[in-house]
Amino acid sequence: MHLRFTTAGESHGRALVVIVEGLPAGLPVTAEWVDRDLARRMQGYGRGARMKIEQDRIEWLAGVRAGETLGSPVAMMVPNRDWVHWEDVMAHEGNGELRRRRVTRPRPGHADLAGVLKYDRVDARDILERASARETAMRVAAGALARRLLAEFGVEIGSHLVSLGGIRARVDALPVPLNEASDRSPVRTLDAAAEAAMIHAVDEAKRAGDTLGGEIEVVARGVVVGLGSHVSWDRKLDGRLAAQLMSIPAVKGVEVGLGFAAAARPGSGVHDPITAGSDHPPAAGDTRGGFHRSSNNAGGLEGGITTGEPLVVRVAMKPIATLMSPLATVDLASGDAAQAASERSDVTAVPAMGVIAEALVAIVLADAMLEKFGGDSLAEMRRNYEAYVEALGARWRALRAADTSDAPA
Ligand code: EPS
Repeated sequence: MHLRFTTAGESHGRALVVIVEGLPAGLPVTAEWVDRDLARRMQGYGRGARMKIEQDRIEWLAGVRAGETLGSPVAMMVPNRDWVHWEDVMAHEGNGELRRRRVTRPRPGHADLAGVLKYDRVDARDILERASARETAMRVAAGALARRLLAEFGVEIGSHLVSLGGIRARVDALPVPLNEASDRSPVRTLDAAAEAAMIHAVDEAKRAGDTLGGEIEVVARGVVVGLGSHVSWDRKLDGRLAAQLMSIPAVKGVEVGLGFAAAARPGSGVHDPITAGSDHPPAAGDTRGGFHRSSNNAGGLEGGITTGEPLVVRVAMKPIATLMSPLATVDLASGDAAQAASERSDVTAVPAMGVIAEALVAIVLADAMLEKFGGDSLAEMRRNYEAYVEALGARWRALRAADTSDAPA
């Protein structure tokens, strides 16, 4: 792995932190750039009261000087504004309030029960504080730096919501840039008619004390052909994307391109015919090496390698496990049947999940870019990248020459 990150922080602890390792030196970064994505993650119809308390903004801790990365690990922190209400319960030392707010009724669908058993805890709060999706704020912060690196190479990543609570959006063509359109919708969908039905469904679920899941689609444009590799399982880019995306809390499925729908079609209805581009040889800077596709069912990946077509992944999220009309559980303190704990929570966080998924796609793509183009500095990475893209044009000519001179008898 060339771009690594790790987060720390409990949902109601003092702060969240992330350390990002592997960025080249000389990448221009601002807190404003990172905060923009943090703010996008806090949006979305169906979020709970917590999002009104927090104002996620990063503080630089290390790795950045005079607005540029140094090549050293970058550390960022987001203080939890809600901490002031939890200082006693979440105190690092002493146990004054600890037992008073003990959580003993594990929520079905949450990490509560398995976590308490595995980690030898008596209070499910010891589990739920870290299992909370609050932690994803720092993945988005890390992703914003990855996205900043990718922007230097013309990669643009956006997302939109494709279903919520079983209501599907109908979208013919995706606008570019995608987020300018999707961020205007309170549920981040491009289908205005579906949007109204989705908002209604969220209101109904809230009234019923229930929660809703859904799906989002992430699209990355401008990705150069040749990231990832077919040669070994752990270098295949689709596997690397799926691993990251499946690690988002409550995510239960990931599709690339046509995804599951491809399984029901014949090959002729799935694979994307190859055409030569209109420029012979390809124009300077053509990141697809002069070859085009008349469709993109593969979602920009073949054999675990990017094709140069837009990268398209869809991510499915189950409904949030905290129900205001709770399900049956067992009270850990008494062993008796009980109703699951119901803390303040969201009705749905699918729109926010799209922003998190964008961040993780950015991290995987930036990692693959660093793997292929290396470089201790941004300037070195750019030289390597430009040499590769230039060589793609030369390959186009060389392949054609080989075709006429070396054909077997
Ligand atoms: C969450 C419960 C809610 C969400 C939270 C995830 O928080 P609280 O328990 O403080 O009401 O708002 O999401 C975030 C705080 C966030 O930043 O996304 C949970 O239980 O997972």
